[in-house]
Amino acid sequence: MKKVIYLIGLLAVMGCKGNGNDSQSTKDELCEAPSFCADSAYEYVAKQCSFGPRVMNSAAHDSCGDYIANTFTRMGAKVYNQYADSKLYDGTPVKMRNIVASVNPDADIRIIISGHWDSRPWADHDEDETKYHTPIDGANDGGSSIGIMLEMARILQADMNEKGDSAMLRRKGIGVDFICWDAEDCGTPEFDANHDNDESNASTWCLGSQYWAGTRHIEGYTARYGINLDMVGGNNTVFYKERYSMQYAPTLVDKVWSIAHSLGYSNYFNNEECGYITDDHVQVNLGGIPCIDIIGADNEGIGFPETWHTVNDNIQNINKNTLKTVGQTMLTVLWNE
Ligand code: AHN
Ligand code: ZN
Repeated sequence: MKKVIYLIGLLAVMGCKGNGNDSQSTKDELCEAPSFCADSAYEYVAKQCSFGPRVMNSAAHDSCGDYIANTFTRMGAKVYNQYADSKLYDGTPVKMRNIVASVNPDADIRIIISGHWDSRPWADHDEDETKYHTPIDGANDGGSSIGIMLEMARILQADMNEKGDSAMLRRKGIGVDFICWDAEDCGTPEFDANHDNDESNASTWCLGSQYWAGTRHIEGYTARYGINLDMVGGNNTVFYKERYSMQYAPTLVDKVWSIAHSLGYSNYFNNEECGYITDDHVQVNLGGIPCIDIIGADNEGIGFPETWHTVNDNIQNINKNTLKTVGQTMLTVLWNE
């Protein structure tokens, strides 16, 4: 008898609460996540930009790193800092800081949501040659990912504080690790002779995640899977199924895309595949954790967003609808884990 009651109790607890709209059959199978606030995420992006370009070895970089770490801490996350030394493509020594913010740190099941927080030291893709050596704000390229992650952490804090069934993370025994990579965007600039040498070029990107793949923030750390976000706040954005993600974690790609489609975001999440993109998710995969990349492409041009590696990658070109699309999709993925 006790066993029966226990089973019924378990079913009730495992059930999906707050799945409001019975009439929409596509949504019926999904647990409804809390609403992601794009205004709030936008403010986090603007705040990062207000420090100036987040280029390694600069005061703006260091202050913004503190801001990111402190904001996650204020939201109740446990923050780990990984400081390391590395070298740019030309041998320049740089100080890096990966920031890992753990929500529900004691839970056994870990999910990584990541993105880079540094910004590119050069606008080497700008149409104006005289801007090639100007560091960029990286509102979209870097800032948007962290903006979404901070807003997710704000929502998860409320979830952790709620009692009983509504506390999704606690109820399911899931912990989320928001990993903010440093030194992603310092790959060989286009004005350098080595840029077209694919092999030597590839290793100059993603220095923070390269370091983490070898040395975790906690010894022996692993996760169920990871989702890396990159350029997730621009105009005219579309997300193609990236080739490394399809190679390492195809079921996760399909799951995320199908959730996005159920939420009505099929204009953003395109089922076609794009090419192989060197990004931080590759390092997570090489470290043995399946990880996909949600990386913005330009809906109107071909390839990366129009503002990519130009001085126009600033707060004026951040689109709240794109932030909402990705943020809401990420929350819904977690709520349906
Ligand atoms: C390369 O261009 C090799 N990778 C793109 C990764 C990236 C740069 N994401 C944002 N900025
Ligand atoms: Zn970039």
